[in-house]
Amino acid sequence: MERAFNTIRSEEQGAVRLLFLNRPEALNALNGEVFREMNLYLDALENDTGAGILIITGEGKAFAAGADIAEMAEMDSEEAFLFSQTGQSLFSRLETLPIPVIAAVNGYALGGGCELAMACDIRIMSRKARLGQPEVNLGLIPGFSGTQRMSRHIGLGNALYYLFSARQIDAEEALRTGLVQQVTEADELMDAVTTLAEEILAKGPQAIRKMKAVVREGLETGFSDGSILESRNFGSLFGGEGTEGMKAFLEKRKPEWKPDKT
Ligand code: DAK
Repeated sequence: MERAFNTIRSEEQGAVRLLFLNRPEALNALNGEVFREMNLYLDALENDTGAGILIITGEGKAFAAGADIAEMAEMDSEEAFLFSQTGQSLFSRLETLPIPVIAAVNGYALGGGCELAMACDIRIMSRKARLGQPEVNLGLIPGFSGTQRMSRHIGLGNALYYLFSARQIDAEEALRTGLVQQVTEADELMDAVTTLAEEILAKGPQAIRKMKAVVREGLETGFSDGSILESRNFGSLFGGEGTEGMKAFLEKRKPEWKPDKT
């Protein structure tokens, strides 16, 4: 997995994969090169059988302060449409990645940065960080599916409140509205995220992967189809990982999970 990138960097800790946005001089603003390199990173990650969880965070004082305004200012309508599509498909890849993805929101996550965090499965934020969608300040609307994801995370009224006003969302509001799942002191963020990652990694790996797929696909297909999907995936764990987990409980021992290669 180790390779040289200009705008991102990666680390490995056991089955944990860490992806750092790495343009601190521009507060990790998302440009075409960041998207290209993140896609290359995900190409490799999809073939990385040792990966169990992905953590995304930012170098320096920002998670990502948005799409790169300097780059966008030069775009015409067609180029902006394509940029939007590139960002949307990259962020969707995080949702279809078989392993869980956690955003460790270390600082500003504005505009495209907030959209990236919202595409992750779980968000943990530093008390110092701020989220928000300030696009209307620039006469824009979000372009990486933020208009769609925000209302799914925090409901229509909350989403329109923040999207219309461009107000920044502090840790207390983010937690209250459900935009993030946990808040930590700034210097405790990575420990908290790693602790959660290790907890998840101790569970049945196939159950975790199936859980992500069923929950996410169910949101797209609706309750009935999602419930059928749930039954199929529930059933598929019997005779394998689920049976081992239940036997281990009854035999008062730790389950022996097989490495998941799916
Ligand atoms: N793009 C480019 N550079 C940025 C940037 C950004 N989003 N945010 C910050 N920077 C750069 C600054 O220009 C500055 O560069 P130098 O002047 O040092 O060269 C450096 O990062 C440090 O920033 P500041 O000096 O401003 O730092 P402060 O701590 O004073 O302020 C801040 C931090 C986050 C409050 C401030 O930087 C800020 O307001 N940044 C802009 C935040 C923002 O408006 N974000 C939303 C961007 S718009 C679409 C596709 C996508 C989108 C929309 C449509 N389609 C294709 C349709 C998405 C749009 C966005 O994300």
